[in-house]
Amino acid sequence: MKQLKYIMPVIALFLLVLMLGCNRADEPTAVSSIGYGQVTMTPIEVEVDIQPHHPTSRVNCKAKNRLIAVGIMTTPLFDAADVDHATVCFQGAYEAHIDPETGLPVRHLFDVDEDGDKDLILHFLYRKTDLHCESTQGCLWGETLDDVPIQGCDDINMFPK
Ligand SMILES: [Ca+2]
Ligand SMILES: [Ca+2]
Repeated sequence: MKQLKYIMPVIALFLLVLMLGCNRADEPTAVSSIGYGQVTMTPIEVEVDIQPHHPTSRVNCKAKNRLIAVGIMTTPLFDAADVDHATVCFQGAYEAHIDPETGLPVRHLFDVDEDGDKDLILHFLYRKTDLHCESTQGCLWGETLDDVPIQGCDDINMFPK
């Protein structure tokens, strides 16, 4: 029974991946170093803030070409600068800003909530996500630069209903 405690979050994440259709086949996996079928790491729960500039996380669900800003917040327990932004998948989408010279996703690290520490801000094209007008929550997952899996969700306030 003890094992179940560790396996359940991984199964939940796996189902989430299936549900959201994020293709992570090309991403480094968290379950690799020890062997197939072995659970090595449980994702770190990170604090996520959808539309961090808006107190109510409002998203216009009719504006398909809009970007949704999503913050991974630095807390006393977690430094958002540890996150590999290129791995972060939000509801099926990846960072929308690509550096034209390198072809790599742009990294935005600044203090979005003005509490003195730098947060990681990502931008996702609404139409690349699977969100819709009835969505009430947005979730992301990814990895730290040390390949530790992270995940987190925030309420989302779609308008018009
Ligand atoms: Ca903070
Ligand atoms: Ca901050």
